[in-house]
Amino acid sequence: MKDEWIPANHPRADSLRIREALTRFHEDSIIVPSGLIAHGRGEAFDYLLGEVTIDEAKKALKVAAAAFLLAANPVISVNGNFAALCARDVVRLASLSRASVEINLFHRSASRERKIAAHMRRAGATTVLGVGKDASASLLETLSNRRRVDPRGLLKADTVLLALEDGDRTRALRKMDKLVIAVDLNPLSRTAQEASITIVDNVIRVMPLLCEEIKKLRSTTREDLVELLRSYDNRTNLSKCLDFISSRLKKLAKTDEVSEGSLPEEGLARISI
Ligand code: PTJ
Repeated sequence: MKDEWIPANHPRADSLRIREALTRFHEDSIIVPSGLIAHGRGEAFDYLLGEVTIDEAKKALKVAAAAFLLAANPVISVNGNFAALCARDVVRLASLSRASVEINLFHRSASRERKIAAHMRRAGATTVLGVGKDASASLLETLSNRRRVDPRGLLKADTVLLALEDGDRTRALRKMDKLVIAVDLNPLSRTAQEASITIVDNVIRVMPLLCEEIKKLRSTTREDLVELLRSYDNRTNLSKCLDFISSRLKKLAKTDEVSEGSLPEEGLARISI
């Protein structure tokens, strides 16, 4: 194993192992160089949150689960980083919610699409949309090859889950009247700001929680699920995330108690290293 050099008692061992795994995914071209940069950006925001799922994220997660249960055509949009970090949980969520899985890349190439699709199949996916000529439809107002989507998936989707996504495509999906659930550690990113429901949390922590929440809400009536969505305001939730970060930093600055959390072991075990 390439990460044998990481001492088990290193305070950031989990984080170092994830980096090593992502480096290997980069060597296999599943992740692009800017995907590694995106990961670093995410790590910085995760520090600010204390590397835990905050109450605002739990609230958004519950509303996202309700949206999945109400959806007629849910789609999980998978890019290189999402596939590398969460392939097995994407497959689990797809099966729990009868969602399609579509590869949708910012840095699109036929060979990357095939590699990511193969990675998803190894994780248990039976059908992977959006590969090669299957992505024959277009998203409105999105540039060149970044606009291509599968007519069976993202084009006809009413609800889309995405993570580590670019703001333009999030906006294009919203303009096409889709309910967009975004997982993004940065509450200020354009994707976080444009989405219908933003879960400000690490996608590694979010995916197992989202699966559990869907299971919990399964017996809830349609009316109650609709009410959950109706009473949710993404702008308010994002403001509360910023409030959380700012209060946490103020508290840490006063007490000098800079604590470092860690990613849960079980989340880590899910990454197909
Ligand atoms: O695989 P491709 O070709 O589709 O490319 C994907 C990348 C990630 C390169 C592309 O979408 C990109 O450049 O993303 P950005 O614009 O860097 O946005 C990534 C966002 O995800 C940032 O706001 C990060 O803070 C956030 N982020 C990073 N890691 C995580 C995360 N959010 C949730 N969980 C994470 N683990």
